[in-house]
Amino acid sequence: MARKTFFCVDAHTCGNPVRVVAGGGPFIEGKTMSEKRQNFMREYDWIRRGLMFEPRGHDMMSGSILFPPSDPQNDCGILFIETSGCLPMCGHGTIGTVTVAIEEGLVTPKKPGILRLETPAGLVKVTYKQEGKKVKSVKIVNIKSYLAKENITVNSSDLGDLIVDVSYGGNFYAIVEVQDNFKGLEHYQASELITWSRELRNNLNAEHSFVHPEDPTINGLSHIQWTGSVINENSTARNAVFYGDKAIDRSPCGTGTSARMAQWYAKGKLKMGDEFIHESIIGSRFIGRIEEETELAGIKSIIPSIEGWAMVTGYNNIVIDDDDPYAHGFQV
Ligand code: PYC
Repeated sequence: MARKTFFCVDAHTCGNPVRVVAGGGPFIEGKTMSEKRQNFMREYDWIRRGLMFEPRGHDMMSGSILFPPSDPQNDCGILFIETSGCLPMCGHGTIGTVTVAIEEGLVTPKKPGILRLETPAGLVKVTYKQEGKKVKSVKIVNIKSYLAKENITVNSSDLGDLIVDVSYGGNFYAIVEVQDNFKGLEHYQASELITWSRELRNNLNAEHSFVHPEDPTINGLSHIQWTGSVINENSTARNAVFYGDKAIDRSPCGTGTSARMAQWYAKGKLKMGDEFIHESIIGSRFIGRIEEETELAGIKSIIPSIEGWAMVTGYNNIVIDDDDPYAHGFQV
């Protein structure tokens, strides 16, 4: 019998779960986090499945595993694990992981209040504010983000034809704005958004190709971002981001917010210095900003930042036992 135990610190970022594997994670070959991600997906995906899916996790479960940095001037490497797979970058995951890592002493920052994190999508610089032992807020300066495709028509069997933009903020997002065939996320049930998202994602991936211009291991459209009216009048925008097979992000989604800011920037609706307050399906908020105007392989891009908060919810020694028929999780 083989029994493996993982010590996890559970948290949530603005409502969305983050399970940080603090002990029991594997040693993975690879010079960069991108190489480690490929290796993990080939050799250790059972760990992700076991920790994310039922009966140990649930449809929205998301988390991370920490690694020593490959460049000694950085503080650590992060691998994102989720029901959807291993994302190149995850914003709510980074905010939660930083909160856990600092509050629980898993990482000793080289400079107080600052962390340099190696993610599969690239280097992410983080600043955080602490009061006593508690981390009160985390600001991520994300990777280069850009509008990838504009005005694509995609068919939904329930809604009809929809016009969407696809934007990259660490993952590729199809952004569905309010239009004739879509009244805004507040007019529908979450279960309807989930059903429609699966079909849209399949159709978009079947008809188009989405590949990062500098890293072909980042490819495929993984998320659908539904938009709608804000709840708080001082918010800029609201979203409901679909991921995995059944999940709607409870946070405003860090990479989704980055993608939306890149889309607005490309369309002249957001400029350097503007604050972009993004609301989630439950009304929790991230503050976004454009930190830098730049280019990525000749494409006009931005470096966005996202600021949010997270709370630790528990300590969890999770066992994956080979004798368990559901050792590697299931989905219904
Ligand atoms: O915050 O970037 C994010 C994210 C991706 C999927 C769920 N959350």
